[in-house]
Amino acid sequence: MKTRAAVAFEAKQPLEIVELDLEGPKEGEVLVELMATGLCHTDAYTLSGADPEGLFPSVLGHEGAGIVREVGPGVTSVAKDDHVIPLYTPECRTCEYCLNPKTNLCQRIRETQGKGLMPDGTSRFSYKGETIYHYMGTSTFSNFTVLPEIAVAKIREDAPFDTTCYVGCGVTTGVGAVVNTAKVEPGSRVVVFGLGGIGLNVIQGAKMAGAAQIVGVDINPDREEWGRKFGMTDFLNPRDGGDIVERIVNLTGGGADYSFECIGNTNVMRQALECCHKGWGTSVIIGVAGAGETIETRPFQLVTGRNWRGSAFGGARGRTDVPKIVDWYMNGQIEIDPMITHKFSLDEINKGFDLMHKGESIRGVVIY
Ligand code: NAD
Ligand code: DAO
Ligand code: ZN
Repeated sequence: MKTRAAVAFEAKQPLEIVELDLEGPKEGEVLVELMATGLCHTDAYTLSGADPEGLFPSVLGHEGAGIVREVGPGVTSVAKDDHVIPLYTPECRTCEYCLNPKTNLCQRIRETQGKGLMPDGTSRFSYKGETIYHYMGTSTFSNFTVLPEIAVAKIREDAPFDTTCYVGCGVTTGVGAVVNTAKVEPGSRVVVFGLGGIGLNVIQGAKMAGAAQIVGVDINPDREEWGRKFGMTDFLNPRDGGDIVERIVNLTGGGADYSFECIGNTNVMRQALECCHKGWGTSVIIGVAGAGETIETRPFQLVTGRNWRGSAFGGARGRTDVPKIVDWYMNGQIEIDPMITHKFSLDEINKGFDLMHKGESIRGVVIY
């Protein structure tokens, strides 16, 4: 079949909207018609050429929502007409990783996914006879995409696509880091570095978890108003002067019980660790740093009881947890609508990336 898609033919070049050939689903795969997709910084990072694993030409996009239109042989967990969210972190429920409650990093299709291919080692997308690679196993910048059934989460049918697509990455990453990775307890003092599409979701996750204090830290003063909308109690701008770690320790009465780095800046990662409370504070790295960068601290920070952790996709097991997060949204326990600041057609997708780079959008969404 044919599908319209925004293709990344080369790094650093705008996406091109073209009609691709798409092969139907093979064994264990499903064909999904995307209804909406969010634009995330990770797509921009890969398009910039800075991602060492970035492959071109490819169909980017990993934050979608849509409807199953066809299922391949052997598919049992979803059916035609099911509403689904594609998962860049799949959940096979049988691999060594899925069977270990300490991780959400299913490895069932990791190798081929990292090579931009489906589990059988081939791509379903092509253009004028040439292979176009998949991206993060999802490729949601295409009206239709093919996914392994272990990489789709079935969601309730009354959830709107244009907001629920955000659960495919940003919402789950932020809220999940609080509830699954850190397991923030009621009464905790929480510090969030970077109040973008991820950090704001950490804030609302911390509020939902019953945190007593939620301190937001950002160099953009406009983000104070955004943070307060979702439950932030205090705001600090590092550019206002003084040592930011000392300011946080004073403001929290001894340090954070939990801190979250939602930027991808290795200097800030150190601040996030060192602002944690002696004896028990835990810092969670969510931000993705540049290729080859490393983090530093004095080991004594860890000897004296601070903990350093990381979180991918909010520690969520997609097929199990994503439908629950959609329920939290539909029940009003978390918000999504105010964070979707811009909506575009597929033809306007490059405009969406321009707004992201200017820091003018929290989340831009393409509606198919
Ligand atoms: P964003 O650009 O929307 O937000 C970043 C925020 O950080 C902005 O508000 C910016 O003003 C602020 N900031 C920048 N430098 C700062 C500094 N030195 N001190 C304080 N604030 C600063 O980005 P986002 O979409 O929220 O993504 C954040 C990070 O999370 C990115 O690195 C992204 O790749 C990563 N990410 C990780 C996962 C995961 O599973 N771990 C998933 C999705 C995204
Ligand atoms: O299992 O090695 C692996 C792959 C894990 C991928 C985790 C991705 C999380 C960070 C990337 C940002 C996603 C938008
Ligand atoms: Zn698995």
